Amino acid sequence: MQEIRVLDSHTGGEPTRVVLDGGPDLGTGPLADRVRRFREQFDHYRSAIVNEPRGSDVMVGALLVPPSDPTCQAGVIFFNNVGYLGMCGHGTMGLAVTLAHLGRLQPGDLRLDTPVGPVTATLHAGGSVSVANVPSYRKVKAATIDVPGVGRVTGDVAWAGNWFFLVGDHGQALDLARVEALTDYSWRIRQAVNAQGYPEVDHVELFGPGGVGSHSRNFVLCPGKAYDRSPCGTGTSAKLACLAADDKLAEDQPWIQESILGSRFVGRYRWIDRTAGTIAPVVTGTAHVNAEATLLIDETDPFRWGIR
Ligand code: PYC
Repeated sequence: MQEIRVLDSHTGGEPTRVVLDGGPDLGTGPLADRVRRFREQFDHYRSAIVNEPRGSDVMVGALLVPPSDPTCQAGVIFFNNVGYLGMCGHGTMGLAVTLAHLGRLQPGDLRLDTPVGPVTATLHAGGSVSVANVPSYRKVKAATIDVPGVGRVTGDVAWAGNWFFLVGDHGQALDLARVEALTDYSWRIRQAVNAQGYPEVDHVELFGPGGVGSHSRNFVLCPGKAYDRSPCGTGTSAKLACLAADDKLAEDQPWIQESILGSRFVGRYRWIDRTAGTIAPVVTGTAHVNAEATLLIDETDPFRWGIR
């Protein structure tokens, strides 16, 4: 049987499955080219690793690859139940604690090549991880969309390694007990946003008041209709870009973002180009390893490559 060795972790409740051995050989070249090769020639590996019956809709996979950028020590391609992510903040934290668990990473910096550019994971002595994400910016302020079955919804479009539509004024209670209703609401927004001028957006993020000690709670709907159990590292970066553009958060000030579960990230930013509205976000959180496994690909199993 073919074997794929993985190590699982979760970051604020959101799982990451790092492929240690047995993944596809994507060759060399820029990571943007290698992710294309992954999608076109080896997509069955993605499905085998994160989809049922071994995984679930919420699982995010991380394939370690040699870097192409000479300033990086490793490369990583993140993927989920429906495709590939540009970047993944919670997954980068999960990757760092996974490598630390294996004795491959000591406290300090790990520069990682991703399909959307280099990022740095800093493992702190206490075990938390800071992710210096790719340059992030708000593309559109206050786009109003007609959402069938919902009405007019206004939100910002922002880039932070993935594309987000961020909505503050939605009238929804952000409670874990309302996940199904929030998923339906956000999915309608996603479809309308895609149809009405922003086909690139694949994450929808709703914001509401946070609990004691946090600035905000969010609900993030991921591309494959699963909600992010963590506050979403790229989603928090997108929020920082909007706060910076609106002059609502100063450089280096902490923004405590709570997830729908109540798990927290702390975000901070520095301006890269104030006129262009581009920031360098850093998001800090905590991840824990929780399983080691060898996935078996049995030739006689009709679902050996996952349920697709
Ligand atoms: O933490 O950036 C993130 C993320 C993206 C999708 C799920 N988590």
